[in-house]
Amino acid sequence: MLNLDALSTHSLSVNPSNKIKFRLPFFSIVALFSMSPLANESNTNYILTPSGVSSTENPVNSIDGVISEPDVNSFEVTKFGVIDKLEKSEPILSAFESAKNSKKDEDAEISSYSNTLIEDFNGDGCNDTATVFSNKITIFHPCTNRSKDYKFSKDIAVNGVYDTDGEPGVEIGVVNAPYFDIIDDEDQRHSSYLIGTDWAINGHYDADGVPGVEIGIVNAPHFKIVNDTDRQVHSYVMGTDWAINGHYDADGEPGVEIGVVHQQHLVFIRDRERTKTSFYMGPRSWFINGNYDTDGDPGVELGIVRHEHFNIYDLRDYSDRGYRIRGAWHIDGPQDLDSEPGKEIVINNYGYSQYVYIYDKTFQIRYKKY
Ligand SMILES: [Ca+2]
Ligand SMILES: [Ca+2]
Ligand SMILES: [Ca+2]
Ligand SMILES: [Ca+2]
Repeated sequence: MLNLDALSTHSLSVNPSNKIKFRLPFFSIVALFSMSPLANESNTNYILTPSGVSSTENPVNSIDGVISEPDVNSFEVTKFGVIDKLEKSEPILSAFESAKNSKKDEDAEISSYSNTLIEDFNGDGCNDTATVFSNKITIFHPCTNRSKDYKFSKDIAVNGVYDTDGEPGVEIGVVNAPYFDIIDDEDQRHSSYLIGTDWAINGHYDADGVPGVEIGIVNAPHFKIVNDTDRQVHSYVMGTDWAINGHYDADGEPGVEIGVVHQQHLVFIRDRERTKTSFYMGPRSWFINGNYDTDGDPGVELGIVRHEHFNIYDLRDYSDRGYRIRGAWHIDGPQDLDSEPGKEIVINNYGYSQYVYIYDKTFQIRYKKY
């Protein structure tokens, strides 16, 4: 067990004037972990950056939290902790109903490819059999002894079977490039959502908090979300050089957010509100350690390693909390040390022969020598 009495405690400093700015040369991630301990610079071990105040090393920080950096590479200059309204909403309502399946496909040749799915597609409580051909899906309903064909003008591939509309029965997600199609057998609905060229499915998850999963699609320079509940494709402009970190509930509101690493920004796509929120990370190397609840409030925080700091990014509160750690260190991981909601971050600060414990719930950092 951890002996708290043996730990030294540095409490929080909320004075923005205590912000520490770094003028050190660029450190690579490798260097970050092999650095020898630096001379003592400050007793402030904790930097609180309240909502809207930037703690980055960017020399051009304005006073009210808006980063007035030059527009580099034309990607969006985002405001720290401020919601960017979805600037290019591209709701594409292209739900071609089953009438689109014209008769001319009636005699289309069916290739030898076929695949069988057994699920309750029409929501009547009986399992049905869907036979997937290269350009047709036939669903047979044994309880009514009826079949229904859903036809396509060219070859398709089934992405998966999941509930997209929150109503009884599972839908079939179909890649029908340049469309993503959804077959809703309960309503005998065949909806086609125009995505475009060169895209890849990221996954299916509930992003808007409304029953039914959405389909996340990478279609650079956009991230798109097929929302079969409102029959729209939500399109978020991401620009160049970005990667999806994952999907998790970060704001404590229903639905997952999509965490995206975008150049010098950490971006959360919040499809529930059709917005994205960006945190400016600065020009130095940084990487995401993981997502976990550190403060006991709803939603996960993102633990991020930065130069001489372990930062916790909290979308729910629009804040980040930076804990200074000098010398060489290794993150052991999140652990619950105090049996209170929220996990503590345990760091082996071997450069100083000590463990560092971050109690983010109370904004404290504690040390234990070994
Ligand atoms: Ca359904
Ligand atoms: Ca949903
Ligand atoms: Ca959420
Ligand atoms: Ca939390």
